[in-house]
Amino acid sequence: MIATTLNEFIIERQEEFPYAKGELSRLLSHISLAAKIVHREVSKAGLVDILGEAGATNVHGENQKKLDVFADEKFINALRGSAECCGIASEENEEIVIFDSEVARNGDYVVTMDPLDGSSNIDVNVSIGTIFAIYRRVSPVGHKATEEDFLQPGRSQVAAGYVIYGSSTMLVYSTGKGVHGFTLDPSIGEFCLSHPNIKTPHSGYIYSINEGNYKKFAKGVKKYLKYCQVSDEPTNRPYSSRYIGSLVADFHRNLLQGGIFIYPKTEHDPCGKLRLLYECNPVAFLVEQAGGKATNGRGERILDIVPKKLHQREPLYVGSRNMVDKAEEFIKEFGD
Ligand code: AHM
Ligand code: MG
Repeated sequence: MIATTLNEFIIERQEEFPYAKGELSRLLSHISLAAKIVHREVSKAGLVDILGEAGATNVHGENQKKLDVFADEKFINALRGSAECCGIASEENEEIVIFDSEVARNGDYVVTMDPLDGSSNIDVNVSIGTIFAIYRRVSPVGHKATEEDFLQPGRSQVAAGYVIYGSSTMLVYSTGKGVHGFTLDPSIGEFCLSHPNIKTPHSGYIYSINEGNYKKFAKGVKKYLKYCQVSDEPTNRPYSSRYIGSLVADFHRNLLQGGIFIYPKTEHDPCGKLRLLYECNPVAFLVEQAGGKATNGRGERILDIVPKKLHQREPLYVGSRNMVDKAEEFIKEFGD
């Protein structure tokens, strides 16, 4: 059987995209090209002198790894080359990156991205990922992109996805018509359709949270965790605890197998850790497309939150619908 490649699939499904055909295809294919380049570097990271700190710190005061910088540059260059994108908001850059050529000023789209998420896992050969979201600009075409283009609620995403650099490299994306997964076949250098129309189970048996922060969690979260750990045959409890510390990898596993991922607010971080624009929103878009749910634990749908800042953080409860509902019940009763 001949596999369907990502580019073939995108072209076949082009009609489903409500705007001009071809534009989104070009954007996605440039993203997939950058993903292949990052895959190549990630897979040889242990072989070359590419590990370690790049010396700089990013806007959150965290040390940047060399591969973070590399991935950021590759995705920016690929999107600049697509001629459809007029600007990028990236975890690695404090300000928006504006493409100022005449072609780019006429681009209809902006992209938010975390070029290499889970960076604390790079040096230890554990799965990491790229997360991206695509929006139509709201500022007038023909001019430079503005911050307003990026501060749109997640429900305005026209596409979102992630790349997981794991035991194999996969690209998973949605344009609002289901979620589709492609596995990179390194022998031909193509992403091939391996997971069409992904649906996430309504209930799962995995909970994912950094329990090292337990003491700093609110009572509602603590009570929910205890609920996950108590035996109850009809509801498959106790659930299994699985936490990689790379959002893409934890999310991907739970998406396929069913589960809940929580990054709640804590005593010290009242908005949690994850960033709304390029971490929470894309996974929320994907999970809803797969039949799951994403909220901030306080009953607010992630996709309805109107961002105020580029690097805004938001608590995240994402995964199987029934599990997110249950966690919210505990938050409601005992507080977040
Ligand atoms: P990063 O963007 O600096 O890599 O941080 C985001 C990552 C997520 O991938 C992951 O879910 C989370 O941080 C893990 O944080 P913690 O180590 O606090 O559990
Ligand atoms: Mg990140």
